[in-house]
Amino acid sequence: MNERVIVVSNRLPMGDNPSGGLVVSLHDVLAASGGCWIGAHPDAGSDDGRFEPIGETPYRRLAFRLSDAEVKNYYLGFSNSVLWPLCHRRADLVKISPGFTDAYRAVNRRVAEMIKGEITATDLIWVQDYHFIPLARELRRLGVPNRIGFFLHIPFPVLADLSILPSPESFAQDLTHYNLIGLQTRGDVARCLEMFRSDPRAEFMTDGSIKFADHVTRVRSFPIGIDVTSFRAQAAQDGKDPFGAASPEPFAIGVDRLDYSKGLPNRFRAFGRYLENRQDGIRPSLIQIAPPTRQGVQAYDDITEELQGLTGKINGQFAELDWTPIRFINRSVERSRLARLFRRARAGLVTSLADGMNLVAKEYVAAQSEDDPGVLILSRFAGAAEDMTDALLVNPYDIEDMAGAIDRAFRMDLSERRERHRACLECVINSRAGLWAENFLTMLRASVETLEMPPTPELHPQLN
Ligand code: GDG
Repeated sequence: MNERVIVVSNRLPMGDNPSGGLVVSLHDVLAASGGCWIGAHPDAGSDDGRFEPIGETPYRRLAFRLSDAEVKNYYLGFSNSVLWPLCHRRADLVKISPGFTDAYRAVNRRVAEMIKGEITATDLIWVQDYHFIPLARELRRLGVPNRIGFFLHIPFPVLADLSILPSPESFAQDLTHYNLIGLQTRGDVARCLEMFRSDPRAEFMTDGSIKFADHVTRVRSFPIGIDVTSFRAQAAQDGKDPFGAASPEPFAIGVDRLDYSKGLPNRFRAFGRYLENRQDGIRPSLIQIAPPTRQGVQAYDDITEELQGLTGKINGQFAELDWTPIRFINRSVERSRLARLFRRARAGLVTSLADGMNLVAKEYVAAQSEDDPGVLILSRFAGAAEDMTDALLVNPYDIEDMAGAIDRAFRMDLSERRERHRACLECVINSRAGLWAENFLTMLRASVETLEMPPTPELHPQLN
């Protein structure tokens, strides 16, 4: 059987040197299966109903183009002004517009039609993330019988919030057209099952799978991870100081897309409070790297301004002629430099108000030297906190709690730092990138579109 893996995501990854967890995980799978990656790319030609091959890599990349109206209504609109805030428990930021809903459905329908012309009967289709929730339903409508899996990278929404959607009943229905629904954490699985339990159209089978009309679907958690070996190697590159001459010491680091879900304003406030309370006379900095994202969506413009204001206020209060407490870098930094910065930082700050997993938490831990590791301060609302319980877990709504954790991290003795780091690193290794993809695809292969369930496949211990 010539089984290929077809990955579909909103954005087509480019470059031969994959960096993000998702891209790393899928790079090898696609190269080995001779499959392809389908996604939007601005270089794709005009919409003639066919994908355009882009780039030269061990696997094919097939691009479709989004029109300006689709970027506005499907991408910035329904995906990032409805689904993103909804899943991140920011119902107050949801913007409803009929144009958004129509464009979301229309893009999913169009891409489904293009995929139908591309696949063969034995292909496994793996759809990534919230931009494409209705894709399987559209593919089924076109008569595509293949196994189709879905992975949601962001938190599964709470049941009550789903009523905010323009047609809440379609959300569950769309998902049931997938043979397998993959989520980041056990908490996400619990919320997804709660949604199905509350839906009279869903029936739970004895093996835990869900029957919905003619479909059977399964829901499992597959915590995503990073390529630990390569990130550790980048972090430990000798002789390359990420700062050059002016090296601040000691410092804490935060690295996030500039997104309201990452809890940056409270992180800055907590750092200010820590500076206010500190007794020991040290002059630590917070280096915050936050490349802009989704510009043009009001909530993102607002938070950028808020952070600029907080940086000015805190630096104005505490800075000295030769010390800048907060270095707010509102642009991207090259990945290997980031890895070396993580290794030098005494504390890594992840303070998300909601987060599917958070790969930065895993990268920070992977980058540390085992002899003299820094301390991860981790929000209990990040998916990563479900397993990394030896980080300093904090409540990102509680400024005092976070300020206390920063103080504790800077003063923690070596043996405690080592002990915590060893346990966190074990979690990072147990959920490394390759295992995530392998486990998902093993489970997807074993799924069938009938009520006769196959035997449970053997998975890596991570999923026991
Ligand atoms: C979504 C979910 C889930 C950031 N700034 C720079 C840079 N980055 C890299 C980080 C990390 C990645 O971007 C961010 O990943 P996260 O997981 O932290 O967050 P999201 O982008 O929101 O990702 C999340 C993830 O999907 C995977 O499933 O974990 O919960 O929200 O790799 O290092 N990289 C470089 N320069 C930067 O300035 N090179």
